[in-house]
Amino acid sequence: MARILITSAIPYINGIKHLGNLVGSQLPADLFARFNRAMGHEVMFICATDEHGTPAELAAAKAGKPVAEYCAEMHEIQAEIARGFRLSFDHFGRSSSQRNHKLTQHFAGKLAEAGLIAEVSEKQVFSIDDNRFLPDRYITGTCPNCGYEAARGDQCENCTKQLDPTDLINPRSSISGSTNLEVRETKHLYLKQRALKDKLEAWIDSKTDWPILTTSIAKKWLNDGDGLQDRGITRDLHWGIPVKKGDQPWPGMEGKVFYVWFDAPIEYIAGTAEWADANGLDDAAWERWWRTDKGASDVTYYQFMGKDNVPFHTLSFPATILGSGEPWKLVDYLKSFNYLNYDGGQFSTSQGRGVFMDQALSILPADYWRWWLLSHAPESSDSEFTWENFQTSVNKDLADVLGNLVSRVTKFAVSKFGNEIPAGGTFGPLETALIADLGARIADYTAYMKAMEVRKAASELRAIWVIGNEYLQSAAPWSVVKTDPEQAQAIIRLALNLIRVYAVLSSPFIPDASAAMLQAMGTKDQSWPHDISEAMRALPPGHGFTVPENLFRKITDEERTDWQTRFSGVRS
Ligand code: B3M
Ligand code: ZN
Repeated sequence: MARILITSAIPYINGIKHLGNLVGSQLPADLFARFNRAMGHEVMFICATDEHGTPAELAAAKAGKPVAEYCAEMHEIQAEIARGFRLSFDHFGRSSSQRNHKLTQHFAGKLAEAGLIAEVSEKQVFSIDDNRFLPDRYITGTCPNCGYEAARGDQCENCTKQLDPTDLINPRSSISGSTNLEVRETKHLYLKQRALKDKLEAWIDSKTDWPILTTSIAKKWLNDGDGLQDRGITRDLHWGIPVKKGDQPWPGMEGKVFYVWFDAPIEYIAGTAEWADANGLDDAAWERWWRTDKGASDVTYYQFMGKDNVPFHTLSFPATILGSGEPWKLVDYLKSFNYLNYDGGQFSTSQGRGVFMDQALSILPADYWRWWLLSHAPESSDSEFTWENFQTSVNKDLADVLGNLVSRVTKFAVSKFGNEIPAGGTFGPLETALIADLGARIADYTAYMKAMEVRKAASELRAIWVIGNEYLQSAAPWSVVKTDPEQAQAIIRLALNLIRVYAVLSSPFIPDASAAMLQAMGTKDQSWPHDISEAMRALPPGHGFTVPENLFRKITDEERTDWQTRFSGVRS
């Protein structure tokens, strides 16, 4: 039994995430967590909400709520939706937790002790009417290069020129529109990442089994242009983790907070501590996942995220960990994803374009979405959600292939032989061939799952469902029963066992349907079919079963066009 630590990138707090966000981190992480539990491994699966930073403050202001209250409410909403999608986190934490405050301050203190923090005075734009410093991208003005009037302080969207806010002509606050701005001197902490470059490079070079997408992004940031930059880890904001050196005050940094990207990944660790707290366990219980001096040296740690988050996880967060000089666990394998597009364009949170997690669940249950999203995961390239494709996959894979097999077999069995697994006949050549074929395919499927090859695993699973249907087609128990009822009993005995095996194999993808299938088969036996011949005899003659409710319904053409129109515009 191995020990597997899994974290998903933690979703930002300022709104409900869309399906592109879901498939890029939380959902494949859940697939992997469920698979590893099914393998009998000890799994710790952590996610959280990412709650600090300017966007959270602004979203709270827009909602007319204090930011702490806003975050608490949004956390509950995201947690509820995560349950709706059956995301099986061991804990869904909050980056604003006291655990994260303490750990973030702890890391900053250790980095300072190691001489890796510089205090830098810099000039920044302060908005007098907003009573706050403005991050570069919250300043708007006319581009000195092309004359575009809505250029942002960090970059002109029109001509792509990188800008400093002080370059802008007629600068104004994007928050209030106020032009009452001045440049003020302020002090910030910088993490000296350059000093860690060699260590980081050696560590990344040692990860020879990482996906190209992950290492190419890491290498690019490590070596491009001026190479790795020292990074500001504090901000002049009200909401966030107060800057402290461990539990000591940090002279000159009063009233400032850590930068959201400094504390967010530390929440992976803090979230595990929150898990221990929530379960009445001591510190040793979470430290054995994270401290290699306290039991974590036999843990394998996997991270899941979209490609835009890779630099923070291959450079910044490892810099924090390595720089601390303490024996914290570093990631062993980083699985990153490309983008999912939506119906000829992009999903966009700011523009409300696409299908959002709550909307998805309001029209169909989780399994339908889980299946489509995972079987079309944007692994080797970006992929696209279209309603036509969604309808086809659901109707074919789930309704015609899997759902239909379960309903045909159980209904026929009950009508001919009653509610118990029939005892007659023996397995013949067709059954032997099916079992051999299944054995080979299950081995491939298991290997893909282990390797986090999500799409390949999904297509292998689909193939496993298909060969069951093909077997039934050729074995044809509905005709055989007329001439050789004993043989028909053997076919049905095998087919009912196949349903249990399908339930077990499918459970990481479609956990609700899988639970319904197991329940109908009257069993709690979820053991993985490592030995397929044995697995096909797990439910013995005389074992009771029932006909489950229809597992999957088809999506009609009217629904498809209706949804297509409903979700074509901008979310209000
Ligand atoms: N919250 C990015 C996002 O929501 C960010 C991930 C943090 S992982 C530590 O897209
Ligand atoms: Zn410009």
